[in-house]
Amino acid sequence: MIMILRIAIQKSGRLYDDSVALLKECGIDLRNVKDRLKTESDNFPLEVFFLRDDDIPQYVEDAVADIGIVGENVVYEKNREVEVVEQLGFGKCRLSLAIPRGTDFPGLHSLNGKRIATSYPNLINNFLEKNGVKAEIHEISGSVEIAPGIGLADVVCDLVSSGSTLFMNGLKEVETILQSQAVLVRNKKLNESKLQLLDKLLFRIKAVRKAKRNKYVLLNAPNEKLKQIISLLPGMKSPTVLPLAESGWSSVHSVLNEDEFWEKIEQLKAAGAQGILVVPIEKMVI
Ligand code: PRT
Ligand code: ZN
Repeated sequence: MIMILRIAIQKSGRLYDDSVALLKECGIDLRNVKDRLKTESDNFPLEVFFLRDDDIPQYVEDAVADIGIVGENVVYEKNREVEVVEQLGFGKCRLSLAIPRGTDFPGLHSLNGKRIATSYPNLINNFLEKNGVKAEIHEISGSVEIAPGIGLADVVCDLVSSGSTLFMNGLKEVETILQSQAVLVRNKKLNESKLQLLDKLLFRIKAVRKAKRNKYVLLNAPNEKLKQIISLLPGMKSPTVLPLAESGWSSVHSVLNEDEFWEKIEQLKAAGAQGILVVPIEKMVI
């Protein structure tokens, strides 16, 4: 029997484009992705199911799919028996409490006795319990932000990314309950062959993610400044140094992490580096 790994991803919505793009960046070709319930890859033993994000944890727990891509907010709200394998760096948002602007928020205790509208009853309940607050939860499935305006609730607990939805509805964020991003989850009882396929996929995902967080840097350095310039560069082992056609100069190649990128570039310039080129990296295998 040919072993195939089945992955569930969102059918349409905020995670769809990035999920499909990630698989493509991992070199996995997908046939006819649009408006399909499922599809297969020609060049990797992967079958893709397109589902509502809310259903993905259950499908993975029930082994209808072996793995899935879904927001941490959904994973922890649904609380299904799945294992989070890897954070994927997209779909970033936070689950926050918000109250009408112009209202005071002296602290969490002020939520006692209040009505909170949310699509995340489990996460908010756990949070309130942990903080010793007793409030009334009103579960609604969409447009949570309008609840205070129509008199349904005093407080909302909803996902926020830019904050503009809260702002446009006259609300202000007062407390973050959870930071979330898309993650890869897996069924806890995968057999050995499926685990091997998952390892293969994860290896590719990590290489793609690592490459995105790093840039390839090439620069020219006068030889008398080489030592100082090299000391600024990490490189994967150590920087590559090649002589330039013009004597007294070298070309230095290295890899820089996005967190320290701009600071390092400034330091390199100040140390005498010239002609600095920065190139994106497609895959990075260490
Ligand atoms: O149909 P299906 O059930 O699959 O989709 P859905 O409508 O439930 O989910 P969808 O596509 O809206 O979101 C899927 C996932 O994207 C969520 O579970 C989160 O993990 C992630 N995500 C990231 C977000 C946001 N950012 C986000 N901003 N999900 C929703 N929002 C909404 C939020 O609910 C609020 O209405 O966007 C609004 C706030 O955005 P800002 O930018 O105005 O703050
Ligand atoms: Zn949903």
